[in-house]
Amino acid sequence: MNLLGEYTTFKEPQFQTKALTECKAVIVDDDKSSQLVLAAILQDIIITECSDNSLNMVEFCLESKPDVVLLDLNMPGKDGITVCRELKANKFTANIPVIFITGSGKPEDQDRCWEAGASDFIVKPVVASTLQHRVKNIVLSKLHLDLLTEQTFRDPLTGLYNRYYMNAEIPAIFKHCVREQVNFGVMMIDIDNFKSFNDTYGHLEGDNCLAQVASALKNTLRRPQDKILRYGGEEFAVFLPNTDREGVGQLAKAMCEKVESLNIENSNCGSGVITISLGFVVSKPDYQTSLAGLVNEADLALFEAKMAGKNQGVG
Ligand code: GH3
Ligand code: MG
Ligand code: MG
Ligand code: MG
Repeated sequence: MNLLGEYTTFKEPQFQTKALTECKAVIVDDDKSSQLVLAAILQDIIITECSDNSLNMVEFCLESKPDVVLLDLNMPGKDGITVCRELKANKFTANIPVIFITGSGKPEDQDRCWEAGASDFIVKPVVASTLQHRVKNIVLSKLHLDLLTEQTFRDPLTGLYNRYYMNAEIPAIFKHCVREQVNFGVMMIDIDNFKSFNDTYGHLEGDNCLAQVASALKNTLRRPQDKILRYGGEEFAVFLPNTDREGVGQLAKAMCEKVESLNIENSNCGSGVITISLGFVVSKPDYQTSLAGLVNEADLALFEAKMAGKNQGVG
């Protein structure tokens, strides 16, 4: 038990997500003996996986989720430069560092590797300790960067995405709906009478309640493309691409019911338990539609839900 007693949502800050030995290096080389040499050098410090097929490396990495790619320069099918460019162009593989390992010592080859997005370049024959240390340093840097990214975009109390995430990611999802001419739903959610909950039960219970409500709301969403985030204090925003009015309305109802069924006592309001109010808007956006305008409309609907007596969705 820590200074905060029973309060369990607080987590010690972590500066590394996993140990180096739990990380994975993918070795891509058309020459089996090169693969074996590199894997043998690295086997004590990191998990290794070899591939001699450079053709579908983006798909391979999406599946295998390596923390570093060791890439040969000259391979039949697709050369290392093309593979590296493709990895860097894909948003889900761009953060995997690529180390080129090649027999070519030509300066122009090295230039091409850096331009393609390489993190490092090692000329064969490799020195075992140099390879191990470079891999170790690069993977540790990646882990720190992954952690920083995670901490930048997540709210630590609820584990939900935050406003930075909203600004960075939601506009692209919205634009995709505009291009595809499909619906886009926005919900704004606010916990009812939360100030008095804090006043009665204390801020630690308030935090606990926020985390429980956030988790209940998140669990109501079924599709990975639906995004929920903590918009501010006790307010949440939900973005629902390709969802019709009926679907958003049903979800709104389910969310209100789910939070009420948590049965978190709040003696200050009529229902006796914590509830939420929710405003939503569903639009088939075009190039004139503004995302901020939709958020504002959902916020106005939320205000109406409050005015209409709370514990309900209005849209
Ligand atoms: P309404 O039903 O109209 O929404 O009333 P309300 O009391 O919920 O609204 P108000 O905006 O007045 O109060 C929001 C409260 O949320 C005030 C603030 O102290 C509390 N709050 C915001 N962020 C946090 C947090 O991280 N932890 C805790 N415990 N409380 C928070
Ligand atoms: Mg080769
Ligand atoms: Mg509020
Ligand atoms: Mg409130």
